[in-house]
Amino acid sequence: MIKMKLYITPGSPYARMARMMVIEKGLQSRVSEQLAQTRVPDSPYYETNPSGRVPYLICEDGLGLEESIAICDYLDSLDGAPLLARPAPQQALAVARLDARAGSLLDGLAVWLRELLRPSDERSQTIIRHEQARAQRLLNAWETDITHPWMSGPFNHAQLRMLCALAFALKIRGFDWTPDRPALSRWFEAMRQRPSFTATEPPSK
Ligand SMILES: N[C@@H](CCC(=O)N[C@@H](CS)C(=O)NCC(=O)O)C(=O)O
Repeated sequence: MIKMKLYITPGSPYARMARMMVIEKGLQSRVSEQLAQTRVPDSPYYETNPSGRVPYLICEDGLGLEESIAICDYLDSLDGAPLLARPAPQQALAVARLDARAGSLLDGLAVWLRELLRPSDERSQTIIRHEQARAQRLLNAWETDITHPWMSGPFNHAQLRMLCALAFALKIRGFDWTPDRPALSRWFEAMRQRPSFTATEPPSK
């Protein structure tokens, strides 16, 4: 069996999900973190992962796997004792809605921050306004969704993704989602105590 390699960038919320799972599953000795150079022309990383995205895991069979949730599920499966909760059939639709809404929030935030990081002459105010408004709408919806029992039960995909999304949102300069969202704030305060979360805090710029 080969030692697995997890390609990451320190600030990526998607990579953070996978990094948290390595810790949650006690796999630190079986997975080595590798810094990837993303979003530059001709990065040597493209030889490893043609999509150029992180996270990317070289699995124990030597083959690569992308997509944060797929990587988390693979890491979770290795010991035959999965940690991440799965919905019972009668909960599946409600959980699919929560999973999808957490994904929408994170994907929109990622587009927003990417736009802000562009050189100012390439930055689109239209995209920034669009993503800001999307995030506000989704966070308003989450102020109710976060009280769903799935969000406070055993650890699961939606909790993992929301935790990384909310932390990532706080990295957007001038954007504070906490005022007027007491339920979401309380949930975040409780969840951010998870050791795998504190251990994967990105460096402050
Ligand atoms: N759906 C993917 C999204 C991954 C993603 O977009 N990662 C960003 C970092 S936050 C990336 O690698 N961007 C580099 C690029 O777009 O070239 C997942 O869940 O893993």
